Amino acid sequence: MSTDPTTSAFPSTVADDSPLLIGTEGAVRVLTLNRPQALNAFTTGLLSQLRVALDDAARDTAVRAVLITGAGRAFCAGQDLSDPHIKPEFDEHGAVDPHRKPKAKDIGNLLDHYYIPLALRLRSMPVPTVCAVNGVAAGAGANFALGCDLVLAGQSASFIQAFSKIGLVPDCGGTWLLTRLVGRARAMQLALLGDKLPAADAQSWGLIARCVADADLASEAMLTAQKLAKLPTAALVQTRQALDASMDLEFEDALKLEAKLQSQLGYAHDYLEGAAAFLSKRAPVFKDR
Ligand code: LHQ
Repeated sequence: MSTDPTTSAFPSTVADDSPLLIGTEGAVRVLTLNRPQALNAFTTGLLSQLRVALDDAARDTAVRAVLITGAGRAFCAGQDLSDPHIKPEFDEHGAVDPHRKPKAKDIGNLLDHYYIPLALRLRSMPVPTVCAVNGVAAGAGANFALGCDLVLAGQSASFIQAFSKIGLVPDCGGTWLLTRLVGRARAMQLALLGDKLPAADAQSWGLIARCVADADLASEAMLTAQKLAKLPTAALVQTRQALDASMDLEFEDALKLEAKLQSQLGYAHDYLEGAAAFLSKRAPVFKDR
């Protein structure tokens, strides 16, 4: 992955100074967070562009996988804390005056209007999503990454649940994702202490799929996305939904959900193509989305 803060490892069709770079390689749509001077921290502008770009990828039937990464040395430092929507008032020494009535800044509004729609959009994408975590992923940046289907990270990357350090709770799906990915004990450790978890530990904890050498991250992530793009998209997306749903289901209900999905997929082109290709010893060509 590029270490030059002004460039991305992937091509883009939008201006280099846009906070979100958008490119396409074959059937893979590549989105690169591009505010490297602020470690790609989320502003409302970037959050909006990201959501629109995911909507576009979801609508474009030529897109069969989405790859998300960051430009420069970080993946994303979470919410930009200098954003006027949430920036607290403080004096020239950085001190907050406890006697001064603070202007009402309901940061929950930011979640309602930007983060919740974004997290839902990501988790309901009609194509698989891959995140290439190229450096530190903190706060909502970490949880946005963890919301992707497959998360690869470079060995120098790390994950920080930075929320407790500024008096907040994990958001952007963090409470839901962390407990499911690593269990309550480790979720509590990450969320309460807010310590940096190196990518190699994130892999051994089961927080992410793979930790790879920094120099291999871009190519490995692209290979993974291209591989997913050739697989039966509809079945992959139903698999995501079934795995997510299973956490809240009794065993018998999970079996029934599997049967319902299998029943639907069994009539679809991709199953017929996959089975026919296997039996006639040829490569399948999947097309359902
Ligand atoms: C930043 C940021 C940043 C602005 C680095 N903002 N500038 C949702 C809704 C509503 C409200 C609040 O929150 C949320 C969700 C959240 O995401 S809350 C969590 C917000 N994120 C954080 O608290 C992380 C803050 N950043 C850090 O702790 C460090 O920057 C990390 C550990 C990520 C990286 O440390 P370093 O590698 O030492 O880099 P640095 O701290 O020197 O940062 C480099 C520059 O990036 C620096 O600017 P400067 O002009 O001094 O070079 C930072 O101010 C800027 N930056 N994070 N979140």
